[in-house]
Amino acid sequence: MDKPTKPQGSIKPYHHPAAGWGALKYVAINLLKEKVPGGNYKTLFKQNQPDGFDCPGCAWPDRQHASTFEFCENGVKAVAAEATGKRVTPAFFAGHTVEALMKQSDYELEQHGRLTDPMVYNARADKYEPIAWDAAFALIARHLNGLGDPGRAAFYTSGRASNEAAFLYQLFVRMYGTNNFPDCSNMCHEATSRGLPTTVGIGKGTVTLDDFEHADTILIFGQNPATNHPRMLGELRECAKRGAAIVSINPLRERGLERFASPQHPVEMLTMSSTKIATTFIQPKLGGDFALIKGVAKRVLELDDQAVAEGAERVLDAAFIAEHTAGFDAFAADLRAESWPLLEEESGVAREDIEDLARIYVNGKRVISTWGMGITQHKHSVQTVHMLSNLMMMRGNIGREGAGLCPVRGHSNVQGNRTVGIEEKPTQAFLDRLGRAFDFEPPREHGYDVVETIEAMLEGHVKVFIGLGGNFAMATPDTPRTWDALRACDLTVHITTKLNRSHLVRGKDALILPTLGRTEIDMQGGLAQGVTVEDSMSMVHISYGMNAPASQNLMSETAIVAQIAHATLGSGKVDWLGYASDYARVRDAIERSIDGFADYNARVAQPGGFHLRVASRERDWKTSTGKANFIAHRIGQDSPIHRAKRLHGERVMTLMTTRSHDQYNTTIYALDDRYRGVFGQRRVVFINAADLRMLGFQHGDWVDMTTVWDDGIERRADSFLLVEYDIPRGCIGSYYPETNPLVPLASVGDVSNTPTSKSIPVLLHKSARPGGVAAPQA
Ligand SMILES: Nc1nc2c(c(=O)[nH]1)N[C@H]1C(S)=C(S)[C@@H](COP(=O)(O)OP(=O)(O)OC[C@H]3O[C@@H](n4cnc5c(=O)[nH]c(N)nc54)[C@H](O)[C@@H]3O)O[C@H]1N2
Ligand SMILES: Nc1nc2c(c(=O)[nH]1)N[C@H]1C(S)=C(S)[C@@H](COP(=O)(O)OP(=O)(O)OC[C@H]3O[C@@H](n4cnc5c(=O)[nH]c(N)nc54)[C@H](O)[C@@H]3O)O[C@H]1N2
Ligand SMILES: [Mo]
Repeated sequence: MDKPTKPQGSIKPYHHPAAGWGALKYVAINLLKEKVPGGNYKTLFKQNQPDGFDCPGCAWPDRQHASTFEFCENGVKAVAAEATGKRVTPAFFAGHTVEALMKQSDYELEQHGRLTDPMVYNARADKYEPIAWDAAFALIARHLNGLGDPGRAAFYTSGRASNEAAFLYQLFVRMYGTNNFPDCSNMCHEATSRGLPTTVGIGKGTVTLDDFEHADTILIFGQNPATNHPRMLGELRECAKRGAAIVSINPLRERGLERFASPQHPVEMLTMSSTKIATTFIQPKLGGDFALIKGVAKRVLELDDQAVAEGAERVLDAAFIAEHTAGFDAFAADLRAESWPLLEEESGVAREDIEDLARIYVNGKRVISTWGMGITQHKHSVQTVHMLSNLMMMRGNIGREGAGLCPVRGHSNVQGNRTVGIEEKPTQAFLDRLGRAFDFEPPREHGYDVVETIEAMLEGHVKVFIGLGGNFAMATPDTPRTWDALRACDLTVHITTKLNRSHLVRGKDALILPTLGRTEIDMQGGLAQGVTVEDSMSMVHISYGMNAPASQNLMSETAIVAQIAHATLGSGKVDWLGYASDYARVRDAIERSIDGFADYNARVAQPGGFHLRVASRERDWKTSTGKANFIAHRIGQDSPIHRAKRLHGERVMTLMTTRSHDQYNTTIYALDDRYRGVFGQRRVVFINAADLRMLGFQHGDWVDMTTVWDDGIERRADSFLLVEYDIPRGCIGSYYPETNPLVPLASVGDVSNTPTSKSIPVLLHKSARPGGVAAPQA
């Protein structure tokens, strides 16, 4: 794990607008640090351009107006990290045992650069050694074919893989015989993907970028776009300039939502001016959104009752409710029965502020609600997604111009991966069609998600783990147990661009298979291949790499998957290598197997690609009732936080684990979190001043954290610096992945089975291993 932080950091509030000159300065710093070769600079200007590549950063869509210069600091970091001049060669591995590499921090591992050659673990030397590609594929085939039961292998996907690679991967795995598809989505927007189908029929957002041009009100729930989706700020800036109401619902007043200076607008940059983004900040306690949204819905109903009594215009969209929805009466009865004190208590928001938010909501004629991990990583996340749908349906804010649901996804193609079949719980209809298209009988039983995969590895059932990207050892909860699980495997395989801890926490046999990134030219059969991706707003487009590959000995993800399939299953039924030689053929296969892809190759060749139909956007409800469903839920008081407070009282803090400005998930680019004023360190805990006093600590003290859980296992993370912060009482925040040892494997969301990374009950203790610094300057 990471070494304790060296005492070089500082904490100081950030007073500048988000992005602006600060961001450009950091862009330059990153290019220098990564030693990006001169020729590769040009790629930065091709990011998200019609003839360039899709930014591997986030899943926010691109404006396809060729004149816009779409480019953001964190997109540059993602590209620079891939285009780095640094290399991890066989000579590097010859000089380092795995034991020695384990002592390096995640940041150091990342800094070594791009992997150049396939490597296999040699236990005698405790080192990775080069292996020929064919020998690597043969080793995988031998393990997979020796398992007997295909359910004893698990196939992870991180959301960067292209549609082509992901489609072949799921086809191969299903032909092999299992639906064991743990994926990053299980830890991310799963609550969205499971929640929305019940209410509106499909687990995707209903808006496109054009809707932002028409919206007059935008509610942003649990999201930090200045860091994680910086291009979204460009959209919000336009909305703000038009006078739209923008509300951030977040325990933190994220600096990036206060003011923004757009690098795309020279006047704003040169005059050092900026645009105010959010007009209102509501700060619920962690996990309080369910009660907050329910409170807003209750108030909307009260306002409608008043309007009816006064003979004024209705507040509810009664026509929409009558024509398009089911379940309204039961939902309304439940709202009327709900108690205000309980709503206030559970949301952490005063009744006046809930009423204020309701007023903003009903004043809006065209409302978009966006959300991120602040909504999806809790015990009651699926219920919260339902409640948000309910609220939007009350005023017909779904399926019309300028209004709708907008979950903002993480990885750049995580939504596309699901669309093309990375799904451990596939529908029977999907399997029927895939089976018909490829003349085989797919496995019908649901497979393992992330948490179930770890449990099955711990039980000794799953013995082979293959990862198409990602960093499973660090992204998952309960780190020591996850590591035991991976180490109990007979084989671990990682298809990957850069060294990370998952390569070191290995099975008995272990392979590292280095792959091309999206920014690199992918030549197959003498032709440069494009790959396709789907963004958060269901736009599918093609992406062409521009840079020379980081090494001559890399293979594309699509080719690696095809080769594994060929070695394991043979090519009697499917011409795997033929697919890998021409990705247009994979797209034809997708067209045959999945709805919405008619004319795939032709449509994706158009500038900007095409929009994949989302039925709910057209008010076509693919639900069991054929209508959009209102779902009533009581306020759950059964969460681990409630239980822990009953045991230990108010000393229990609810911990959220979140991203700093200088990381991409488990990849740590640098040690600053500029907008939150943290510099040179990551082991910090944000805490309210009153809680500091209540617990007898001071700003600058070092603490260790332990989880309150009931299975007798001690879960701890040591040596964190307390930082006084504007955060609600009882709530604290720290960074992921350092805090994953605190998340119990069994602490998951209802239905979603997502680790509750934003609500972990913890106790703070004076640190036995302080970082050794005097309190940093405030
Ligand atoms: N640069 C960069 N870009 C990224 C990523 C990255 O790591 N770095 N990661 C990508 C991925 S995979 C994803 S999923 C997205 C993640 O993007 P976000 O969804 O923004 O994820 P987090 O950084 O975890 O931040 C969650 C936000 O929710 C707030 N929050 C926490 N708990 C609650 C709560 O209970 N209620 C409310 N209302 N708010 C809460 C936090 O204060 C924080 O502002 O970004 C993607 N883009
Ligand atoms: N406590 C806590 N845990 C969390 C979260 C949290 O907020 N709190 N967030 C969760 C979320 S939202 C997510 S999405 C997951 C992320 O989980 P993952 O997707 O597993 O993790 P990443 O850190 O995004 O993976 C980074 C690695 O992917 C590899 N990589 C990068 N680019 C490519 C590529 O183009 N191809 C291939 N094959 N490999 C590539 C590199 O080796 C890099 O080290 O973590 C989850 N875990
Ligand atoms: Mo994510």
